[in-house]
Amino acid sequence: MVSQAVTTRESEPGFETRAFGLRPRDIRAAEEAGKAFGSARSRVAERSVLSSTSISRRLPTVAVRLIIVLTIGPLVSWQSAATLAADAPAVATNKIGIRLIGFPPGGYVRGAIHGDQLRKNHPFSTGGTGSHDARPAHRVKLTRPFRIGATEVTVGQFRTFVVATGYRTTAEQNGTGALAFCPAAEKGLDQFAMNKECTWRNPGFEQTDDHPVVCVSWQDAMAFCRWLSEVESVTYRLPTEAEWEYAARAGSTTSYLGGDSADTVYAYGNVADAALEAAHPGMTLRQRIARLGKGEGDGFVFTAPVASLQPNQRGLFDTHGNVWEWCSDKFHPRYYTELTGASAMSRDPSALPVVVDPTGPDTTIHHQYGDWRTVRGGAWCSGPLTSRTAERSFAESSDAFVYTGFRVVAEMVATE
Ligand SMILES: [Ca+2]
Repeated sequence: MVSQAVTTRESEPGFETRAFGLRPRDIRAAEEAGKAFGSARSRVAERSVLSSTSISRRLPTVAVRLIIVLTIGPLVSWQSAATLAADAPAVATNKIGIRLIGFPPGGYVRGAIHGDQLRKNHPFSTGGTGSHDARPAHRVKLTRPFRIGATEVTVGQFRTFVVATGYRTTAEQNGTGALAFCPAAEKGLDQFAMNKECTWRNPGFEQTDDHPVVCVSWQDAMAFCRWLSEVESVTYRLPTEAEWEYAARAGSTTSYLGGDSADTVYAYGNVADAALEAAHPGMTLRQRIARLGKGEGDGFVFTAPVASLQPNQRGLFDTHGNVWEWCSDKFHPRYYTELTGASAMSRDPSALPVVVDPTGPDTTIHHQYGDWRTVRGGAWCSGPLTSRTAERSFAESSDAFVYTGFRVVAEMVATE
């Protein structure tokens, strides 16, 4: 094994805007929040509508980052994993009913497949394939075992936390509420707007205790984890992006758990589908849905009760769709490029660089405008393309959206 230090220097490209998925609404949320509070986020929103070229001219070069990339020899069973910690059951249910799935140390190829193949697999798409921030693909090695929630944290589980602590969420305290779904508004981005009545208790559509909690910020999710750590005497936290994708893939190497075709997502994930389009015509306009025929899709308009659809190979549900899931990492659109020191993607998996236990960038120049955190997995209002396992997106840590929730990780002690 050879250890190689790679030093990269590059300019920040600025936030990308996209014609689909979470980002435009993130930007709208940031803009609305910024207007309300006069915060720096309004400046982010202003910048976000500029071209990346224009932004690049405005922003200075970031500091040199030193990243250690390990170059290792041929890998045997790279997608497989080592034995789980010997004294740890693979599946456990904690005191508040969260079912946890154990993952041993292991590795996988992280990131998006080539754009040309992605376009080919999404013939109904109307434009580019995005995912530039999910490239180049690279191999991730995780050296520590962990347990992760089989499902997203539910309304009932979050209520247990609130009842025990009296906690009030960001959206309940900020005076503006969460980003709500407003079907009566003009089509497109205007269908999502801040609403002070919109909180996890009242997201604007019916939810039972078995639905994933929404309208919770990254800060709320972290507060939940801190409380749960005390209750369980085990460290709970949000997954890193690397852990999230490792667990979500569960050995799969394709865009979706069922393959590379967008048609395969509906068996595993509640995404924007024919049910949403039928209930709210035009909602899927920007979502590049593969099929919208009557009865096609997953059948859920808004959030679905967790575990309603098929799990992945290791028993995780809703890794595609339902709600975007907060991860612990700060977001940087060119993180994979910085991390690997590679600007182009190799088609040879054995030639991909290896990174070990990545936890996200320490900071980027974007973070002077807010604490931007990564979200994964897509949501009930995301098209399949935006709900792929490799897809990355982001929001500010105080943002609460009607399509964002989280799942937890419980740390494990590795044993020999
Ligand atoms: Ca759906």
